[in-house]
Amino acid sequence: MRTADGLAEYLDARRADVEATLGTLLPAPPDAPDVVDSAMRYSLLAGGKRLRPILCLASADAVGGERMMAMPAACAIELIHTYSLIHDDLPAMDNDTMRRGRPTLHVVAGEGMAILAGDGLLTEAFHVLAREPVSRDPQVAMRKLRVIETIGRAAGVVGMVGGQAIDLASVTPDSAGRLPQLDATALRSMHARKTGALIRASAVSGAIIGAGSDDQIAAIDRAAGEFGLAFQIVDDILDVEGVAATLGKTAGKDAAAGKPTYPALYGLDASRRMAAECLDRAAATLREAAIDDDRLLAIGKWIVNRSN
Ligand code: GRG
Repeated sequence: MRTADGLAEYLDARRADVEATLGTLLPAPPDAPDVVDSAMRYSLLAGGKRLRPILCLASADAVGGERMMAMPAACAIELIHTYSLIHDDLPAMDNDTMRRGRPTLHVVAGEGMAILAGDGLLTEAFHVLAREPVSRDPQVAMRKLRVIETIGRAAGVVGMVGGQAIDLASVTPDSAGRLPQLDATALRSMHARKTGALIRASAVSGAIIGAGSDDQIAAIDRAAGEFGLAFQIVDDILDVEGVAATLGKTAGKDAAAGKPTYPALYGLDASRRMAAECLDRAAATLREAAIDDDRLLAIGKWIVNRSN
């Protein structure tokens, strides 16, 4: 069994691998115009926690795969995640002025450039996925296609964009000035799409490119679904508790906007209990699939709790 010992060292090492690779995957000037290149890098290289790429690499490790083969997928997901944050922060969406501890991109570069930087990051992510890892092995080509399909589905209307659309609609009054109400089931579905889908795709992509078996991939998918749900519940708790430093964004906004949140629906204590139950289910799922890897579970817990 691989244990969770040395988790902090593992996280630091994987984060350093990701940081060293991220910037190299984007086209550089003069191929990319300076103005959009610097906007993309402002947000991308602003020191996010890199939860999703680390999860992707850890999943490749958990199925005994070659970790560096998963690096392009890990970084492509971070490009997509960064695009989503840039667009989410725009005045037309969440209208936030702080992200990753610094002013949001539209504040420093203007709305138009922020939209284009997001578009650029999303598009370059699929450029990376199609290009790398470079291999003549038809098995690798098949796995790359499966990863493109997985990430495309998670980032698109079935996943993140769809979840964001439901979220936006939930705070947009109809012609009679009424807000659509999300019940607990609808709330869960919105979060499964908006934040859960990309977290799941991160873990699944690592398992696919790491040549995991279908059973291993399915178990990792289910466990990551639990990580994603717990992540969102904790996000809502942090928003209520006003922990802006941990969130890296303005706290208290969701509650102020009247957005449905877990603490609003269930209360803080029950929300904390629900997050813990998600982690218990993830552990059981990995155990049942004989993915005897405490590290993957420890990384799931780290993702949920955002702590080192
Ligand atoms: C604009 C299509 C589109 C989608 C936006 C992800 C998202 C959908 C919106 C972000 C809103 C938000 C703050 C959701 C809560 C969970 C979340 C994604 C937090 C930020 O992720 P972290 O904690 O951030 O991984 P860092 O900066 O560490 O990468």
